[in-house]
Parts: sequence; C-alpha cells; structure tokens
Amino acid sequence: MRNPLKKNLAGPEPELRRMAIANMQVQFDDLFWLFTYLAVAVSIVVFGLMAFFIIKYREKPGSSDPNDAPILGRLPVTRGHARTAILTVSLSTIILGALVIGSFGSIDTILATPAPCNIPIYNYATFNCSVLVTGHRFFWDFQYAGYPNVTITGVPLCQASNCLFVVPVGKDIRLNVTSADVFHNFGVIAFKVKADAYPGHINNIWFNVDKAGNYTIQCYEFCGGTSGNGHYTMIATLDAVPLPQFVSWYNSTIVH
Ligand SMILES: [Cu+2]
Repeated sequence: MRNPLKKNLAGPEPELRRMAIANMQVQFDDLFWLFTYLAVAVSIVVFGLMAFFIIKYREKPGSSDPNDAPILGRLPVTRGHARTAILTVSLSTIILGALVIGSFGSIDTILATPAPCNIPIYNYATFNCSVLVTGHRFFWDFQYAGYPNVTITGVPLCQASNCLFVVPVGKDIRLNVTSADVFHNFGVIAFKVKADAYPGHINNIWFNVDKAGNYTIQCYEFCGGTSGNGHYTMIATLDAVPLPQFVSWYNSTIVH
C-alpha cells in the first residue's frame, strides 16, 4: 500500500523516496527537505545581495559619504522605499506560510490514528494491527490485540537473542506504548518513530512499513541499570515481513 501522505509535501524525487522504508520516515524527510530547500534559497538571495552591495558600494579613493548616510544624533532624512518593504514582507510571508503548512500537515498525519486493519489469523480470529508495547527494566514486551489476545514476553525471547517484534509490511500498525515501572522511550529510529513510555499512561504512535527487513528497537530514555544489565541492553528487533509470512508466524508463535 502506498503512503497516502506522500502527496502532502514536495521533497526529493524520486531516488530518496525509493529508499523510504516507512511512512513516518517519508513525513520527516519531506519536512526536512522543505526547510532545507527554502533555507538554501533564502541564503543564496541574502548572501548574494550582501556580496553585490559590498562590492558595489565599497569605499574608493576620493569617494565621499552618500547624501543619505546616517549621522550620529540626527534623524534620517529618507525612510526607505515602500516597494522594498512590501516585497520583503510578502516574500517572508510566503516562505513562513509554506513552512507552517508543511509542519501542520506532518503533525496532522503523525497524530491521525488510522483505522484498524482486519487480518484473518486463525479459526475465524483476526488481528486488528494494534499492539500494546510495555517497557520494563530492561526489555520490551509486545501484546497483540484482537483474539487471541496473548503476550509475547520479552525476557526469555530476548535472552534467546531472537526477541522479534513481527509486523506485516504495508499495514498501518498502531502501537499503544506504556511502561510497567519507570520512564522509558520506545523508538524505531529507522522509521523516525518514537514515543514516551510512562507508567499508567498510554501514548499512541503508528507506522506503515514499506520495506521488509529487520529494524532496531531501542529505549531512548535513560532508565538506569548496572553493568551488564541496563538501559543500553533495552533493545529488540522489529521484523517486518510480507503478510502471508506474518500470518504463519502469528499462527505458530502467538496461537497455541
Ligand atoms: Cu528504558
């Protein structure tokens, strides 16, 4: 499924889009390039004009002060050109308008909760693409919503070095992020997705993976620990797989 948000903003075409692995990454990349292109354009104009005026009005031997040169203690005689002021204000408004529209477009997308999916899993059961993610010192566990509603416990799976959070590609995956003890922060940095994990509170994030593969999940809130077992070990792997593979994984791992 193509990301419906790609049409929101102009961005690098088409090479960088082909490299995209998740919709949120595209959102942030689009916004980054919008700001960068405008900043470069403004810099070229500002520094170009500055260089032009420095050279044009440089002091030459025998040159005198212009008539409108400011004199200390005296009000300036002329007050500039209205046309220049209008042009400057208009251009600034257009540039800031583009940045505001781009930013709010991205925020809308990031905050909009997509509709649940409906993936037939097992014996008339379905998976609705919603996963409860709970941070513990120092592992994550993932509880798949829908029926059957069971938990993959992070500890034994992680210690067996196959702690996988498996999701299907091309589906809007909705995460409800919370914590069982202290403040954590769930992040899949390849997707540019992060959410605080607080005890007693749920934060919602979502993503849609374009490209199958393994991506690192990490805790981005320093949550303590000692040598050998601590915040820095709070890592898991997100495995994005094609839908048929996800269904067979679900049936063999989650359903018992
Ligand atoms: Cu943590």
